[in-house]
Amino acid sequence: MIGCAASLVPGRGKRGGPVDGTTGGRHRHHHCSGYGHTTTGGYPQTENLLRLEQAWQFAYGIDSWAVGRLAEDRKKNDTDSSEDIWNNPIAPTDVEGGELSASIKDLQGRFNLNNLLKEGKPSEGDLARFRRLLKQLGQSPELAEALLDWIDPDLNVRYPNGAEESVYLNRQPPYRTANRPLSDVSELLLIEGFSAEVYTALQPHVAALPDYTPINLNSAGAEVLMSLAEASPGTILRP
Ligand SMILES: [Ca+2]
Ligand SMILES: [Ca+2]
Repeated sequence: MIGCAASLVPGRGKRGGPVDGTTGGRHRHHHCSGYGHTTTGGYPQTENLLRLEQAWQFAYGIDSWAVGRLAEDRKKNDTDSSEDIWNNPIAPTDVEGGELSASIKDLQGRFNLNNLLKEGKPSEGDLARFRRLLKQLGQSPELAEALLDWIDPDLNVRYPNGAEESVYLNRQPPYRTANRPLSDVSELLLIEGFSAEVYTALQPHVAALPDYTPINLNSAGAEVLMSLAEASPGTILRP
């Protein structure tokens, strides 16, 4: 499954706000999001709306670009690797409001956090992989249980390191456990133990895909490859 990330850097002589756009879905899913803001101008609400509209237009444009690249690639082969044409990013380009760049990533080169639950049951193999990935990234492997509790449909706390509603209802403001798969990686920030530091370390290596997905060895990074099985550091080298 493919995802697209884009950024609009404000400035370059024109006013503008940041834009992040993502799109996923070579085979099944298509998702796009964007936002914009400004701190200048006498009519901030109107201007914010204009910026938001502009952000969406950029996001849609990037979406179309990504779909076109993937359609073109599909005519050439049925596999995904860094050699494919979709791996060529949009070089930084001046647009109204700033400078736009975009690239397409194979999200199956990342660990799918929703794999912790397979057909409604904990996937022990994926739990072990996620614990190894956390360890590989210098984080506590125990965080895996809190994530599993967040996405599993029950309210039973996994001991010793799980967390269900008793934890989140005591927060200010209180909120409930999702009890469903993550819809976005940023949802991690709601989960017990997943601090901003943990999130920053994990984010480049994980995805939140709706279906159970295997890792694409052609595009996985060294950290993800090393999490696949118990191995001594250095036994798996980047291509
Ligand atoms: Ca749960
Ligand atoms: Ca649970």
